[in-house]
Amino acid sequence: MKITDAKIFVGGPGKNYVTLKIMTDQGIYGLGDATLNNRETLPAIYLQDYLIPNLIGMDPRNSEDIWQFFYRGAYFRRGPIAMAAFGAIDMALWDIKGKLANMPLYQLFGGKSREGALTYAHATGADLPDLIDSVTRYIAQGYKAVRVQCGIPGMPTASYAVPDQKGLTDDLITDFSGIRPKTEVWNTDLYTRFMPQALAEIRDRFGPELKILHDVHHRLTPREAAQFAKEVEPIGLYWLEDPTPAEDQNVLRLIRKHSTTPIAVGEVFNSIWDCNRLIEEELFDFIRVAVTYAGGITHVKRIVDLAGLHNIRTGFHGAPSHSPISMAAQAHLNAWAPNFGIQEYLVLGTQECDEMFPSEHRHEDGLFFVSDAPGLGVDFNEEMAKRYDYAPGSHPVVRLEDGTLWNY
Ligand code: GCO
Ligand code: MG
Repeated sequence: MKITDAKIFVGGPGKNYVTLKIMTDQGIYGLGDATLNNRETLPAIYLQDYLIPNLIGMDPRNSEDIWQFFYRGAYFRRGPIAMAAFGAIDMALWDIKGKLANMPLYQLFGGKSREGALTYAHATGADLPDLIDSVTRYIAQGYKAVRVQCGIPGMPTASYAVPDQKGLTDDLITDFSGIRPKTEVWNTDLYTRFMPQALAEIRDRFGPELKILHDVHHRLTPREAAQFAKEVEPIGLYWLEDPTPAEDQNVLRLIRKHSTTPIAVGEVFNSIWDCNRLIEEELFDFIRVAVTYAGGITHVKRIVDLAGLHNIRTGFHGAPSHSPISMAAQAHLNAWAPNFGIQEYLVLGTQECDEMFPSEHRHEDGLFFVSDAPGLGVDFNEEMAKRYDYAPGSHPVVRLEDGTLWNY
């Protein structure tokens, strides 16, 4: 069996999805997602100029050897761009494997460990009453877990994932008006004074059953993060995410020393080498990697297995920039993983998105039910994809009130 061709499409309804389609001499094709939010053209070029010319002629069944060929063969290895490109190829090869076996991917991993996989939604509010409305709406839709983010009184601008007006809930992260970022202004004192109270209020209102998550989005220093994690301990968060930037990994030791609040990290990690030491030392509780920029199913499965040895559960990244293809790949891992925790899930399901990526995957009552179709169980409407153009976008940048650049 041979790979005969591969094509890349960049674009989609309101998003710049990077979709890879690998064709074979047996008529079977596989799909992969290489979307790297706000840097979408880069994995596309890596695929087009370097990987696809090598891929043609290879046997698609040898997904492990092909992964090793691109990874070890790159010399300048790792990094989100390369790993997103390898990841898309890997997803597509697993898709082909599943179609050849006539089995859904979760069967090839070892079958289902559960029916519905727990998901969490993004509740957000310009202020606390607005956030309470947002949580109420998600609970009414059946969600059992919500991530809560809230506007901070006195903060000069809205901060990460928070609207500047009440009632807005769309993707609040990417600004598609161009590549020059907007600026958010940040004040840590205001945040650390207000947020523990807001989280306590959400707990009081919605009771002990609701799983409450919160994303600090890399904004605190190590000491501040340790204090914050300790202070919110009585609230019983499901997790506290990315309390500090990921580069200084020693920080997690300090946080652990001071608090038992569960910690989630890893959405910016792109290989097992970014987290093996943290996992072995059991310094966090949920691993947030994504099949998209952590090298696809082959590599993420390796991380999940290592994490499982150390009581760390999965909580894969599922921001709106993931296409239904990588969400499907994660759904199969979620159905199988013995150490599954939760999946971040934002309904992508605009009618156009469903038309572009038809599937039988189902989200109901806050749970994700994986499709039984062979392979990834998601298809791709190529003709429709051609209608969308790439629209450059940007994440905001963050500055402190004196102008110092801070972590987004
Ligand atoms: C999350 C993430 C995202 C990132 C985004 C960057 O927890 O979902 O923090 O919101 O900011 O994926 O592109
Ligand atoms: Mg996050």
